[in-house]
Amino acid sequence: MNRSILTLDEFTIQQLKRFPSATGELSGLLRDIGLAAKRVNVEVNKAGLVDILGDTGRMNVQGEEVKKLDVYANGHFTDVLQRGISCAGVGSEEMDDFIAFDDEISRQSKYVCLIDPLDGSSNIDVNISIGTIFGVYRRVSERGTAATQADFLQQGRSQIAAGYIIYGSSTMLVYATRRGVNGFTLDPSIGEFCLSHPDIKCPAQGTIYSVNHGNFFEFETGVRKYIDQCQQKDQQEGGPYSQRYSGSMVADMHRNLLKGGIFMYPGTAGKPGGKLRLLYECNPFAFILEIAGGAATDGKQSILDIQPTTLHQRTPFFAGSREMMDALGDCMLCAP
Ligand code: AHM
Ligand code: MG
Repeated sequence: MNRSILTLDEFTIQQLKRFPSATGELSGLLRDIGLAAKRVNVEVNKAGLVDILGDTGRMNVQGEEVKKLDVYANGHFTDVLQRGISCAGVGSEEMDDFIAFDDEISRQSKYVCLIDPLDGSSNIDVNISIGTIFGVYRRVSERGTAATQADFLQQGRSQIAAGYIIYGSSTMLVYATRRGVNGFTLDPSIGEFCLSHPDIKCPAQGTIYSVNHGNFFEFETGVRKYIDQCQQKDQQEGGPYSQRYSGSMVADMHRNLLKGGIFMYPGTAGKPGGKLRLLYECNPFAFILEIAGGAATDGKQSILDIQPTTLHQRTPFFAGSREMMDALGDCMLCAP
């Protein structure tokens, strides 16, 4: 191994050393997430081989109950966070309600975590990249007590860290704190996430737009106007822009973060709130994008300024390169 490459653990410890007042709890939590991700990665890689895609409750050939991969991932991330010393509770896209861990160490913990354990899981059986998305908040309830709903219903701007894992052609963990966004690629030969993409910045302008075009005629006028603009850009402006949409948010956001681009999941006439969940999907990506120099809105305000009222609320979501987001904003302002 090239010893100049930092592992995730080494990187978080190095960050910690720069801030002597830091307790190391966030570093511990990120290491826990990295550990869970490695185990989930093993199962994701085996998905085509083993009978893990069946419905929950089915028996496999060993007579064991088969768990869907998203149920497995949910259980796994939750267990690892509970066993750690940094997390007082978890809210998950897979669970109706949040869990407040009730052991003494967890009650003393500083943070809570909101997680989408396996986003885009409908893509597993066709071998398209999928991902885990997470956001970390400092709890507002008193340490020593159980975490409460108020800990989980904080504005995205209060996130202390947010990140995602992409199970793709290689597996990567990308996370942001207020100090920056860094990406780590899993080196399978040593089983460690290694710093491969330090200090990620989202290019101010890109040439990719990602949206489910099938819903075009259900989008509001401003969004349709912007999509028309993307298609009508001339060559000098880098146009026409390329449409890239995999139906797996982590894959689409990851590409656009690195290359520049815009991702849109607008509301439709039938579903004005769109599809994506504010707490588990939109807030973490909005935080990452803003720290990387991009932007994320619901079409009217920054995603990070929305005060959540329920755990599973949905929101229209637009995120990407700063100049593309400005152009979208102009279209939405001018449209009737
Ligand atoms: P999920 O949380 O049920 O996996 O759904 C979220 C996924 C996103 O990854 C993706 O961007 C979106 O759903 C795609 O939805 P659609 O098929 O409506 O375009
Ligand atoms: Mg999801």
